[in-house]
Amino acid sequence: MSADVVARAIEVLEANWNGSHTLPATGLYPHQWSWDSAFIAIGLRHISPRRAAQEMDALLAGQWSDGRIPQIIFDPHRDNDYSPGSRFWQSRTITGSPDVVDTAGLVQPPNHAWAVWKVHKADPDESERRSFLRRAYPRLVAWHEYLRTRRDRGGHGLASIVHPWESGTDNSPFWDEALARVSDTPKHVFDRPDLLHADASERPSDREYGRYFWLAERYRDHECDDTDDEYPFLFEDPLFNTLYAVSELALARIAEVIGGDPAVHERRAGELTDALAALFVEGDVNAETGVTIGGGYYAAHDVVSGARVEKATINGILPLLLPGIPTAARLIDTFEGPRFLGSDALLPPSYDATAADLNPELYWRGPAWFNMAWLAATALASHGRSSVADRIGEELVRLADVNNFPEYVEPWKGTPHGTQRFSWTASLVLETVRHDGWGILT
Ligand code: 2M8
Repeated sequence: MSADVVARAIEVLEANWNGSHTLPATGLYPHQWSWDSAFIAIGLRHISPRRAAQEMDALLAGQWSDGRIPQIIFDPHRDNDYSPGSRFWQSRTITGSPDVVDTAGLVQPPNHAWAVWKVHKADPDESERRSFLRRAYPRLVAWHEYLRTRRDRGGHGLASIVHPWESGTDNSPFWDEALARVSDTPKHVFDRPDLLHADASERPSDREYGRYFWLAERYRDHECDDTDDEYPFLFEDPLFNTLYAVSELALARIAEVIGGDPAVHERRAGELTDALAALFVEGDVNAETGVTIGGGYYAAHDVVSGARVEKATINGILPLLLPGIPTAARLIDTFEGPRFLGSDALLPPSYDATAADLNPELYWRGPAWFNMAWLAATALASHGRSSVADRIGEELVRLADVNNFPEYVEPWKGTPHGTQRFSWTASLVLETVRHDGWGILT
């Protein structure tokens, strides 16, 4: 690790800071993204707890009256630079949206309470002076209530996503079969400003974009109200629900500090952990020898077709973040085996290294992402695999440093892809270098 990697990571975050929040990347992603801001705040807390709190405050200011925290809060000055933008969503015409900012109607994975707790821990006195937890807590509770009530579309006690963009892992192989049922011809004539900043071979195709827009249009035209009975894309994703449960554990800690009831949140985390059991896929059995290979992983559940999508993705390993997960040993087995780290990857691939359709350079269909590497290291350390976690941490910092903080890398060669000077890569470098052990709620 070169000595001034910390200085360079700070410089990326300074350059991407726009006065109230941090852009994921100034060219490709010119607005405020929901789960990015949480990952960014987690690293930013080491250089400025106050700015990290501001990052979360800015995001929470975009909350809808039904509790949802939107996927994107748009910067009106950059409206032509990203698609779909505020002119597509027209959020202020939809009941319950905030009237001070334009937002998307979709959401992203709920890592926010977790980030708020970590920001508080960086400087509890400063947090207390600004009533940071007291202000954030009711909003975070409303967000989780939205997920519990409006998004349990399958009735299994898990939150459903309604669009691949809500997973954060947009073109993961998880969604392929369900997306094939969706029209690729939206009414909206869309452009692709993203292709000015990243190679087309590293971004979703136009056909995939057609389907993304068609789904977003359908959701928007139904007032984003989650009551469309014929809506064609609903998924229970293991990572989304894992982050939801970790955030419930964080809410329990927050409740303790502000004099609330931690038990209600601990119970909820337990319920989510229990409900995830329905997604677990036992290790594959070799047909000839009858021997189990790999310890198992979590699938995604296609709520519309009723099918479990049994593909080993990094999303399906990360329930390992949950302290009470009963499958920990088997997840570690899979993760350290040939599908992920045991493939001699420098950082864990986002998709099964043994899969025929793995693409190590294409967005979420194989490349290694820095947020996933950080989540995996945190999860492994919490289950006693600290030396593996430390190895991942060292590679995370090294590959970010030599590649100018890329969005993602080819897992075996370590070559950069997507955009560079990417904020969550920089912030998670800071977190990895500065943290005091890999503790989940520290
Ligand atoms: C990517 O997603 C956006 C849509 O939200 C896109 O491809 O245009 C994903 O990697 C997502 O996880 C991330 O939050 C976003 C901004 O960094 O970019």
